Amino acid sequence: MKNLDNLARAILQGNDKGAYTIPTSGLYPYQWNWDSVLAAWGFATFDIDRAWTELETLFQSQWASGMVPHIIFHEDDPGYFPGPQVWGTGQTPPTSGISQPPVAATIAAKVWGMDPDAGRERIAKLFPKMLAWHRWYHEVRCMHGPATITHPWESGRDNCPDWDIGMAGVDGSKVAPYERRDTGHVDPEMRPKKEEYDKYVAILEFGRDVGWDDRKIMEEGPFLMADPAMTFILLRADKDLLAMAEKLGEDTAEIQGWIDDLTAAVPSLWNDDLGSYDASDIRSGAWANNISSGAFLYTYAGIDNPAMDKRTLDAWDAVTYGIPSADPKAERFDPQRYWRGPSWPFMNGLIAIGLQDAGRDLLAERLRRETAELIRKGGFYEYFDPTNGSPCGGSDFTWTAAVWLAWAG
Ligand code: 2M8
Repeated sequence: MKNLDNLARAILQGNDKGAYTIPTSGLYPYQWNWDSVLAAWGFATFDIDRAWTELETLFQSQWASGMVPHIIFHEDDPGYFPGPQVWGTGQTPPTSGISQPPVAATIAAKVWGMDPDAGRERIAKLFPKMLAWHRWYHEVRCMHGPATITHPWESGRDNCPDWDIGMAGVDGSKVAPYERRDTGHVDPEMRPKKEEYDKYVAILEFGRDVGWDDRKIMEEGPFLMADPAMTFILLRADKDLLAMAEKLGEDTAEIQGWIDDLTAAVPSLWNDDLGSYDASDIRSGAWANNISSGAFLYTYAGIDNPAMDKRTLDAWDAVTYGIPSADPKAERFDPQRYWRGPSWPFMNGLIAIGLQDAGRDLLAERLRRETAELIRKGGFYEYFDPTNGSPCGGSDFTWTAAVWLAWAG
């Protein structure tokens, strides 16, 4: 599909700000963590130097704690809320105060595979930074066993039903007045609701008021949930980091310890009544009771679970295009509202990496075909309705163009 390849490259180049890429202009005018990593995967198919630069820019904003923030505000832009002043992290350049799923080691390993000789020097410089980020995840966010999130935005799956029980306990009634910008760029029906935004801002304000102190956020913050997706993505990335350490002649003992600990925590994510991996509220112990794309990432982490295979196929077979972000048979399923049901091409891409590695070639190919069809019919949109393929959210979207080039196309 030559024309679509050209279009995908043009989208990456159009969203390229020189040394970092924005997800799409208007709706998301800054550098986002996992979007940027996926952009690197796309760039690697036609401009390997630019791919490395993308990853290097991201890690330049790493905090002293090792945390790599979810947004880096390189240039002020009034078109996005909440901007750098609201986050108030005091970093230069300004950043948000939370992280996002660590897909970097996994994608950096792929980029290195596409640039085995010259890439060695670049990966060797990134390695200690990725190691420090993973250490922060294990020491801070995994202190209860599985990986946790302190804000729905940290999961990257913002309004997924996974977070409903945690959000129920957040008081959004006292937040400072604010004006949303997202609903001016795309159909408000496709975005989180106002009461959700009030709570997102309340959780942010707590972090800012305690000076982004990790210990206080983990112990006293208004929201703390175990996240299957974060756990599976981190576990997968740990394994890729370990393989990288071996190739670079670095010590592997610490990383092996993380893998052992996180693997041991995976059974704690299994909700037996639901028959699925599930998110849970750390403070109350309550299950989210929701099957989502978070749970479907178990193969990506190299986990074998026949009961989960069945769950995944049930959800997938109930729609037409790719794997939905939330269970299509559940009452809360909303096929066009963001993370409450739509199919996300880059998520399909991550799940397919897991299927491929597990030798399930037919399923991986089915997922690739369905994702390619969405893009061919609808364009390079942010996400799609999995029941009828309607394109949703922002257009000319970086990670959709990137996964087209690196995998789907
Ligand atoms: C969405 O999240 C941002 C907040 O981080 C937003 O809605 O304003 C999510 O889909 C997230 O996963 C993604 O990284 C970001 C940019 O594409 O948009």
